[in-house]
Amino acid sequence: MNFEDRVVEALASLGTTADDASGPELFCALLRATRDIELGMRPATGERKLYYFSAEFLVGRLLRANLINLGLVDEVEAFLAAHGTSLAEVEDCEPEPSLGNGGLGRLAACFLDSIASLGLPGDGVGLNYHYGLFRQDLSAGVQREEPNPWIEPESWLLDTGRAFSVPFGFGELTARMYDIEVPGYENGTVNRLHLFDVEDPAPAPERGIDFDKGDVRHSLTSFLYPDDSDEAGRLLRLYQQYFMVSAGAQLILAELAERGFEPAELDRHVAIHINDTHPSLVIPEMVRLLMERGLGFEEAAGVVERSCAYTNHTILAEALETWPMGTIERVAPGVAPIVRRLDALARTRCADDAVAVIDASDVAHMANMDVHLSHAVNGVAALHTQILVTSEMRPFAELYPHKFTNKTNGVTFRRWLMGCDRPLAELVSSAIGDGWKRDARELEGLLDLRDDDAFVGGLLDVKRANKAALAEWLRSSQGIEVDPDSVFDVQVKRMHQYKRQQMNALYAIWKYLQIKRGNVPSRPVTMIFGAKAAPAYTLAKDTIALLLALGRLVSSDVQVAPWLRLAFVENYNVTAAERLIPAADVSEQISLASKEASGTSNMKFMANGAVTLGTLDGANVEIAELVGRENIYLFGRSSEDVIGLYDRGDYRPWDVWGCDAELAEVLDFIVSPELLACGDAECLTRVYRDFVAKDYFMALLDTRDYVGCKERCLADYEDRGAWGKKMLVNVAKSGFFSSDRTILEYNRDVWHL
Ligand code: 26Q
Repeated sequence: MNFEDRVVEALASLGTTADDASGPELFCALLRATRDIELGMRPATGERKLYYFSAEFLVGRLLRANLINLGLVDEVEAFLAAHGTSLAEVEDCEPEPSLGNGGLGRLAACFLDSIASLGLPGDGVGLNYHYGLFRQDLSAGVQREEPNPWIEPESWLLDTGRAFSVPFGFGELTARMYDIEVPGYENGTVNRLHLFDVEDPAPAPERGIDFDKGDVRHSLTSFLYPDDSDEAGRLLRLYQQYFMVSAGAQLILAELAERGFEPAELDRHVAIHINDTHPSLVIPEMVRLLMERGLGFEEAAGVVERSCAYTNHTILAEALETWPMGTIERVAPGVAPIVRRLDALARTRCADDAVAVIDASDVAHMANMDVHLSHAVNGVAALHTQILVTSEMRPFAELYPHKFTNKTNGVTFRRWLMGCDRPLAELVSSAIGDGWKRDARELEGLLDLRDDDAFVGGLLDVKRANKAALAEWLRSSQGIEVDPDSVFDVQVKRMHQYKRQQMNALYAIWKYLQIKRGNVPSRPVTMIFGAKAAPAYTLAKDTIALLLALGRLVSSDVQVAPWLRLAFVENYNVTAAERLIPAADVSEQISLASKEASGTSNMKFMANGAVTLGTLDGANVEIAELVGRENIYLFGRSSEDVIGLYDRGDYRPWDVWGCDAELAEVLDFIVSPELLACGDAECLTRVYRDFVAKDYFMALLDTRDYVGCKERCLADYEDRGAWGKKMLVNVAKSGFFSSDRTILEYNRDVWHL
C-alpha cells in the first residue's frame, strides 16, 4: 500500500477524511502511516551492535524528520496541499518530546539519526520521562517551571511488551520497554531508541514541578533530572540511573543470547557507549550480570572494559558526578560491592589516589571508573580533548595514552538544514546538486560560487525571508514584534554563567547608553535570547530576569526602541531552535575560553549561513580554522590565559570595575532606578553584586573586547555583498560538522561495528 492510501485508511479509522480532518487528526493519521511503514523495515546488522546509553535524547518533533528519511516529504506536501493544508501546519499539532536538557541530549539524537543513516547497527537506551524537562513560563518577569506532559494517547512510543526486573535496595521494580523507531536516510534501515519506564507512572503534579520524590515506584520516570538541590532529588537521580542501566544491560544480554552468543563473547559482539557519567553504573551492573552467568570477576571486568567507551562533555569540576558509596549501597546494593572491587582493580594498575574510583571519604568518582573500565575515552572537540589530556585528566592520559581520542561533535544536516531551512537547502541543491544530502562535505562546492552575485544575492534573499517568517512566528505565538530588516543577533542555549549571557546583557546596556547619547547604529539591532535555567540555579534565573527587564526598558524608551530590541523567546526547545537558527545573522558563541566543551548550535548556525561571533572555545576553534579569520568574529582571552588565571587565582573583577570607568557605568546601570523600575530588584542586585565581587566566569575580563568586536561585526554587516560571501563560506565549510562524519570516526576508532 502506498503512503497516501495508508494515511487515508488511518483517517477513515479515525472516522474522518482528508478534507474534514482537524490538524490533530491529520497528525495522528500521518504518525500511524509513518510508523506502519517503519515497522516493516529492517534493523541494520553487523559483527557488533552498539548500545548508546544516555540519560537524555532530545529528539525534537519526529514527523518531519521521519518523512525526510523515508523520502516522503514531497508526496506528503502534495497530498496535504490538495486538501488545503501543509506539513508545517500539521506538524504544529505534534508535541515535542521533552527528553533532554540541551547539547548532550540533542547530540545523542543527532547520533541516532546518523547511525541509522549510515546503516550501522546501533540502538539508543534511555528513560521515558513523562513530564520531561520543565516548560518555562516567563509571564511573571522571572522563570517559573511547569510540567511538560508530552505523551498523548497516540504517540511515537511503541509498547514492546518487553520488561526487565531491576533489583533496588527497597525491592524489585519492573522496567517496561517502549521503543521509538529511528529510520535511516533513504536506506531502508530502522534502528530503535529504547526508553524504559515504570509500570504505573505518577500523574503530573497539580502546579509547578514539585512532587513526591520519595515515591520512587511511581515517580522514577516523572521528570528529567529532578532538582539536584536536595537529598531526595539526588537519590531519585541515582534510582533513575540504575533503573536505566540495569534494564539496558539485561536487554543487551538477552539480545546477545538471541543472536546465539555466549555472555563471555560480549566484547566481540557488543559496543556499549556511555554518554557522560549518567549511565556509568552500566559498568558494575554488567560485571554483576556476567558474574551471575558464571564469569569470574577478572574475566567479567575484562570483557566489560573491552565493550565500553566513554564520552566526557565537560571540564566544569562541579558537573563531574560523584556518589557516596553509602548511597549506592542503599539504592543499588547489588552493584556496590562490584564498585569496590573495581576500585581495588584500578589500584593495582595505579597507586595514585588522584585516579582512584573511590576516594578517602568513601565517595565514588564516576568519570574515574569510566576511564579505568572503558577501552576508549573521548572529548567532544579538539580543544576540549587537548585540555582533558594535558590538564583535567592528565594522570589518566599518562596511564592510558592509547585510550584517549578526540571526536569533534557534529549535527545531522537532515534536521538542521534540509528540515529546518528548506529554502536554503533548495537554493544549495540548485547550485551544486543533491550530493551534499548524503555527504555534507560536498557543500564545499559552493566555494566556486563566491563571485556569483546572483547566488550570493539568493543567499541574502533566503535569509531575509527566514527572518520575516521568524518575525511572524514571534508575533503570533509570543506577542513579540521584531523588524526583519534589523540585524538578528541570536544567543540561544542553556542559561549558565560560563556561557556568559550576562556579558551579552552588558553589551545591550552599553548600546542603550550609546543610543541615548545620540550614537545611533546604521541599522536597528534585534538581540534575541532563548534559555532555560536549572530550577535551583539562582544566578542563572537572575540573568533571565535581567534580560527581561532590559527588554522592557528598551522597548518602552521612545528614543531607543527604533534602534534596539531585546526579544526573550519563552521555553526555548528544539522546535524553537528550528525557527530561530535559519533566521540568524549573527551566532553568539561567547563562552569563557576553555569552558564550553564543544557547542553544537554553533555548527547549526554556521550551516544556516549565520556568522559566528565568539571566543576561541570548544568547536569554535575548528570553525575558525575552516572559515578563516575574515569569516568569523573572534574576541577574548585564550584558553591558556584563562587556565593560567584560574591556576594563579589572580582574576579580580573589582579591579576591572575600578580601572575602567566606561565599564563601571555600564555595570552600575544594572541597579539604576531606570532598570529597577522594569525588573525585580532582588534579582538585579544579585547579578550586580556577583559581577563586581565574584564573576567566577570572568565576563568582565572580555567585555571590552566583546563590545568592540560586535561593533565591527555590525558595521561589516552593512556591506551586504561582502556579508553574503561570509555567509557562503560558512555554509560551504559547515559539512565537516555533519554528525555522519563524527559517527564514521567513532565507528572507525571506537566501536568497530
Ligand atoms: C549532573 C549532575 C547532577 C545533575 C545534573 C547533571 C548534568 C545534567 C546535564 C550534567 C550535565 C548535563 C549536560 C551537559 C551538556 O549538555 N553538555 C554539553 O554537551 C554538548 C555535547 O557534547 C557540548 O557541545 C556542550 O559544550 C556541553 O556543554
